[in-house]
Amino acid sequence: MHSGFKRLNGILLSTVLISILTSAFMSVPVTAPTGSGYEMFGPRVDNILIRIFQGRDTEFGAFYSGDPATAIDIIDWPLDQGTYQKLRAEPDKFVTADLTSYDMYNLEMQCLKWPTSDVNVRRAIACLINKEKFFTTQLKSFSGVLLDTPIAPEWTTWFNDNTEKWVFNRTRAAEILTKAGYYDDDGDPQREYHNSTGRYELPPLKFYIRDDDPDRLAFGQSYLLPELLGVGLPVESHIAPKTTCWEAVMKYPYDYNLYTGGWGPWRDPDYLYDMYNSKFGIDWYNAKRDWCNNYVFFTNSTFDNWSNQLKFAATQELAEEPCMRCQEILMDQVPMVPGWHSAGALAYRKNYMGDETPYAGRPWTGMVNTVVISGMGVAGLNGLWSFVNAHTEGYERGGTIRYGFMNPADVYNPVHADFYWDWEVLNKIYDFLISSDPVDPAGIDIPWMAKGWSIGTWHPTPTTTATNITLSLYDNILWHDNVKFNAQDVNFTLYYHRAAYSPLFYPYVLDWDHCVIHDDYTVTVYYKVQSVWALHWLGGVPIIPKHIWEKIAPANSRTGGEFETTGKLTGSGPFRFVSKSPQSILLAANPTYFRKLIRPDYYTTGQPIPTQDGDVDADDFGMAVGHYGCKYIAGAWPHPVDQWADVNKDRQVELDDIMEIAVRFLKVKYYPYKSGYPNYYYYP
Ligand SMILES: [Ca+2]
Ligand SMILES: [Ca+2]
Ligand SMILES: [Ca+2]
Repeated sequence: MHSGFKRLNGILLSTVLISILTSAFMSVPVTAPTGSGYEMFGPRVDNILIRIFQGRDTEFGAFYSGDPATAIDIIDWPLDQGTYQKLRAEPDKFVTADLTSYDMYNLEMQCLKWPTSDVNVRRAIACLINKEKFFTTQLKSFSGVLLDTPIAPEWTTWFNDNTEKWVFNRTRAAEILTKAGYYDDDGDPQREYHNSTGRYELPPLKFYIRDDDPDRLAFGQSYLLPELLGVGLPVESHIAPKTTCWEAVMKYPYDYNLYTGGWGPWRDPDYLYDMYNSKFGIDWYNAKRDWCNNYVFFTNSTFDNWSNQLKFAATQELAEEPCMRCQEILMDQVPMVPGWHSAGALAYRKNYMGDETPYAGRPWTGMVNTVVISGMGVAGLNGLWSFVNAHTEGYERGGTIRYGFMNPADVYNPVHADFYWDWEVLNKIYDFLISSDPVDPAGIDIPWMAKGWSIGTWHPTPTTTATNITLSLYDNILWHDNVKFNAQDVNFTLYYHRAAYSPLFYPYVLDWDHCVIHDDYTVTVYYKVQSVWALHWLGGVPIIPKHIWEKIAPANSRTGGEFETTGKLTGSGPFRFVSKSPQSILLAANPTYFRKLIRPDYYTTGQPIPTQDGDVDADDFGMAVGHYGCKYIAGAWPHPVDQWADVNKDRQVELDDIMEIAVRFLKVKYYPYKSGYPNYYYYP
């Protein structure tokens, strides 16, 4: 029953009865709503303090030592085998969990710049990587799985096991080079090139090797570089930090030959199109545009055709053969040599590492080992769900989680950020329409900013069929500046990422056609093409606020974005940007997050506490009013009901609790509450 007047009259009554009734009630534990071991609401911590270290080993050293000056609770990077063994030996201090991430570390070869423009040179180099030795010696058969193609071998639906494997073979490398005209004719150890027009000295291969990750450093410096020199290829090596490498490798004129790349993680195999279709390479080069995905400039019309069929497949079944063909062509033409994907384990500190009372030393709970990613998420313990769910045992909310980064974030811009650490900041500030159950191996899509969707088709022309997706959006989402999110922001986001040539999201929005906005919270998104992947394109784009970005010309959006001009980042996500320095980045829980922790249905007159009757009503309201001002002090509440009347779990019964009840009071759209929580904290 939801009879307003009757319940309103009840408020006065219940406030009088409170002090009499509460002392008789015992607290009954309530199970938090979960998907499969995670909650769809939060955040529970007050802050994320990101600590930036110089490289992986420095970070892991700080994580292991626990020095208060550099203490971190959770790390950003898969463990090396040595650290893993040390952590496993101290189970009272560390918690580890297995990781499988469909990402890729590879050797990238620029296909426009001689001599790597010659497929023979690329094939010879592909024979010079001793992957087996790298796997056993560097990865210690633990922290990675070797790749034969860009698709992980465990990803059995999509992996093609019948491509050229490029087994380590110095003799074959030398033969390929000699046969193609690259041989030494003057007795110095280096090869010269010969063809019908003459004899040419080889320019040194410009080889950029990332020094921040010991595995990538070893891959380039210890395993490949000596082999290149040994086979008689001149090399100009640049062992350098990521920003130096990016300047050379990912910006026009893309003046490099070789680079130790890293990509992913991915959820769907259509990234083969996003990365190697010529649309994202040579077209960008000709336009002198920086930051293209296909910066190896693989340009192959047969590949383009198969990757189109992969990207624009109406069903997963129809995508399978194209995916196999794409891998076959890539491994024949070798614009890059796949190395390994992340595996092994990640870890967090068992107990809270900060010195803040009352959290210091208490065990962390709520960490989620993400298996299925969505949006700009990552797999493993440091997936977004951990930061939203984590809290210390005995305290539903509060505290600061300290997150170690082995590199700084560089680009504070949701349109142009392209890299791991950038998104490990931004994915907590900006939010996504659709998420996925992080632990269900079936990879179930779940509601996030969109509470529901339906996928259909339409006819852009009389002879073509394309995908459309109708979304119904939550109407209780605020941007961080308190402006209400609505369907216009969805339409604007799709337009803007395309107009601004967002390096990361351009492939997701390139084939967007238009939106029809039915009302503030219902929108149909029309694509030019039909694709089984379209829902994840839409769900994977970070939604940006129209009222901020419409003032910024898309062409200026990299250097003149919101942060670059104002120092702010207005998202709608679970955390707000506070500040950054060279050593740290501070994010704070978003107090108006639409999925923040509240449990407003907790009391029914005459029943034990808590009693969730599925409704936020006068009983709940009256009890919060009646206990206004009660606080949790020295480990205790004045009355047993106080912990429930504290709806937002900040350990005091105050105006915010009253307001959380008031805005939901008898609102039919939130019925039924489940275990006291709003129904949108669940999915069916
Ligand atoms: Ca020579
Ligand atoms: Ca109730
Ligand atoms: Ca409260």
